[in-house]
Amino acid sequence: MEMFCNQCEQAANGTGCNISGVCGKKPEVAVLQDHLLYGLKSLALYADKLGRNAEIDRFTIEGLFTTVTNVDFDPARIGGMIKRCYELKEKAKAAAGVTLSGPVADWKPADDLAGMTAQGEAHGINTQHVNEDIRSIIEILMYGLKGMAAYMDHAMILGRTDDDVMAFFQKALAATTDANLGLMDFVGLSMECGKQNLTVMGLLNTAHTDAYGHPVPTAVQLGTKAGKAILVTGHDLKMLEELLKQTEGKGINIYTHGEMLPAHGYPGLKKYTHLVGNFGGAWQDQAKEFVNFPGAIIFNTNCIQKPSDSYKDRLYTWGLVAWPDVKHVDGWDFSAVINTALALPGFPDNPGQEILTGFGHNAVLGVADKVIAAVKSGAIRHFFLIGGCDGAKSGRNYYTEFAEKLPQDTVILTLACGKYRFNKLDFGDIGGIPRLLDIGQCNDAYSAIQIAVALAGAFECGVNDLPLSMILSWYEQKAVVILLTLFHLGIKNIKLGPSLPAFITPNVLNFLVENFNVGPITTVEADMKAILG
Ligand code: FSO
Ligand code: SF4
Repeated sequence: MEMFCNQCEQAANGTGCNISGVCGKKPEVAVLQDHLLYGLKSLALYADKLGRNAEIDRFTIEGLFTTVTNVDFDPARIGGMIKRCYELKEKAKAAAGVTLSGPVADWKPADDLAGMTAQGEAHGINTQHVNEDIRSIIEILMYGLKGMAAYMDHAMILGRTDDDVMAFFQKALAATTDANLGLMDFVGLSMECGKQNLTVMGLLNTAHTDAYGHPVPTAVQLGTKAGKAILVTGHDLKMLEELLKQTEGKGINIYTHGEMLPAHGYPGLKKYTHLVGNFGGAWQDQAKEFVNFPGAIIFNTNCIQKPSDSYKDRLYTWGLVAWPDVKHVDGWDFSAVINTALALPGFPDNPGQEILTGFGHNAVLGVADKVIAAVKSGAIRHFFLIGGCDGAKSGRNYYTEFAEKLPQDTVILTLACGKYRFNKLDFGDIGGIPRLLDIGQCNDAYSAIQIAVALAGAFECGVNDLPLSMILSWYEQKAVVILLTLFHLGIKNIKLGPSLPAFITPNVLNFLVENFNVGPITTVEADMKAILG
């Protein structure tokens, strides 16, 4: 079976995965995901005409997030979503009272998985447009929509939505099927996607802080505490909260993993005394680390990898994450996970290092006077936002080395899982301001933007004129939409690595360089010298 996927930084040979995904995605899953995306476009043609419908909008978000890298590897679940997509399309068609014509509008999936898979082979990304530059921009837009859907999903779980954003999702999905649109139309839609994502990330930020308070600087234990144990990995705070409630008083300690680390900074979560620490590093180390976790493990979002037999029986997925043969928790009852943890040995007491998190915009701007004075006195020469995703490539050592080699009069702001490249190092402080400030998850990019905008206001300049450089690492489609948001805000001179996306053609890259001066990382020495002189 033919597959082609180039949506993430791991794309095989820097061009795309065509035999099997480097992420573990099998051809069957890849073509079913292509099929689901085609169905979502068909649904969008009618949803765009219908206007807001909560059920359809919710499904669109879940469908898009399902196709993000390292989320859903289960053919049966994706097949179920394709069927549901068709039912909703028929419902939207009837409710909108219009009948559109053409292959996308007429889409009807086969009844069985084998048929749906065969149909999916005709809907690969290379069929999106004959012109490779337009195809490249359509891919940017599609990955932007997928990334934005991930953030919207978290916001929706906390009861938030936005009509204008949802109208944009449907409009943009429908637009990708319109043969009359040209390159600049899709450039415009991609920039609009960046703008809409700023709204979504603001929505999510408010949802988090309304539910759990503003993060406060918090020391997180990397050692272990005696007792039964559950490890929570992914990004979803509401799922963690529910698990904390259901495990209270049961002798089970909860540990965060990967992107869940910043959860420790929220007053509404840190109040649970059995949220005891963080275990392990970034997502790509899960296989070797989970083997050593003597409790239950649960994923609430990406990035899941093929589980080894040594921990598969104590592994659970929740929400949109799925792996064939791994137990899935539907809804909010975590008793199966709890019972698994109770039957396992758990940890002895073994205190370890502590690291800091919880420097969201509220905490950083709370000491803005001190920060501004330190910049004015020359005690702080430059800020570096070293953030984004981690991954398996050896070239990612660049980020560790970059952080290590920075002069003592610089401050590092960080977010997302790329921080694990350096967050256990001791960077010291500048007049009481820690040199490493962990803003949070990739989901908290909004907070980083708020900090930059506030600093620009204080210094009466634009964000591009601040002594601030962005050294970003990308992996999957959430990083794509954050980049689109930064472009929408007019932020220039971003350094991006470890490699540029395979879906960007030379012409599209030229466009991005000319307009935003975005460039690939080179060597630590050269990049640092170019910034600091
Ligand atoms: Fe990382 Fe994975 Fe958070 Fe991504 S855990 S790579 S961009 O899902 O979302 O930073
Ligand atoms: Fe390859 Fe990434 Fe696509 Fe997986 S998501 S198949 S690793 S390009």
